[in-house]
Amino acid sequence: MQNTHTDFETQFERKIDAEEKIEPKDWMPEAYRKNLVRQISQHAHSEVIGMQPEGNWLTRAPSLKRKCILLAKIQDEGGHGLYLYSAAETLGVTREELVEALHEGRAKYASIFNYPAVTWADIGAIGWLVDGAAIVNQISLQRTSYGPYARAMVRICKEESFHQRQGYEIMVKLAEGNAAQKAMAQDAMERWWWPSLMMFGPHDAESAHSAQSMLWKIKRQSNDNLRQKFVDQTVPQAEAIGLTIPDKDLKWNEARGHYDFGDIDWDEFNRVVSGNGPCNRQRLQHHVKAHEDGAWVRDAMSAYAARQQPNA
Ligand code: BYC
Repeated sequence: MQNTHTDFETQFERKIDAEEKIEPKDWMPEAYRKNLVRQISQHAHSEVIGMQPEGNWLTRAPSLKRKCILLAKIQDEGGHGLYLYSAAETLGVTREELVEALHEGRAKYASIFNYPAVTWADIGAIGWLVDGAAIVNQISLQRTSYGPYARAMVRICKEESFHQRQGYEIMVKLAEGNAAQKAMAQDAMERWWWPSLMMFGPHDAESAHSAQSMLWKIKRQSNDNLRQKFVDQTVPQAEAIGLTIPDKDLKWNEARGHYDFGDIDWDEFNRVVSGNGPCNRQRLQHHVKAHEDGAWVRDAMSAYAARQQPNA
């Protein structure tokens, strides 16, 4: 007897309820597949576009050791992009289609990477705050319902926690340094704090995809819960190195057992997400150029693969 559509749907729901992973060959609702392609590909684009602000400091890292560490970190980000593109490809899309959507502005990437890295302290702030925010989100995504995405997250989280520590260590050293170094660290903290909070996306009530993504267990925690977690873990880290978080409303709330914090500038968030942040055009143009410059490598690989086919 053949399975009906309803049987497939029941099996899918049973797996989701039982915390079993959905795998590429399993039946899944078309909207689940599309939502995953959207989120995973945007996650991949973020990893790859995120290489640019840090890449800007490779030739100016203050020592050979710092340069080696930064180079390794940026290569890790490229690797994260590749695991994630591969996870998206298991859902029946091609890498070409995904990159085209990015270039045509149909796919987003994290707003944070549209801000410039103007001093060395920004490299510390990116590792500490941006990777720190990314891990809080990605730890919860290790339990996402789609198997290939969940498994990619496990490895990415291990690498990301090293990234966060290297960023914090840069900030520790600057904060212990002379007055100019400490001021540089404070300035970076002031510029990266609010954009880092924006990484978690709109408030839950404004989040277009959250309700459905939580039901399907693609997302395991809400945007606001994750943002609160990040604030709660980061405030003591800033205090420990004598940096001030630029938020006059930031205050421990004994009753809630969490920090209260000020309002996010959602106009700025919307501006950056819709393509009008400080570096949006530059980031995309750079990606398009790198992609065009790499066309000969892809052509050579395709020609080689074609020659390996029997009867070619
Ligand atoms: N920036 O309904 P919502 C890294 C969009 S990189 C831009 O809440 P969702 C690193 C959202 O896409 C790691 N767009 O969406 C690399 C949606 O638009 P569409 C980055 C944003 O998906 C190098 C609309 O707003 N991490 O660690 O349920 C160096 C409505 O939002 C943003 C990830 O990518 C934003 N901040 O939840 C250093 C995590 N926020 O698609 C470090 C994976 C929202 O309808 N992604 N939008 O056009 C996620 O966890 C979720 O997609 C989000 C948003 C929590 C970001």
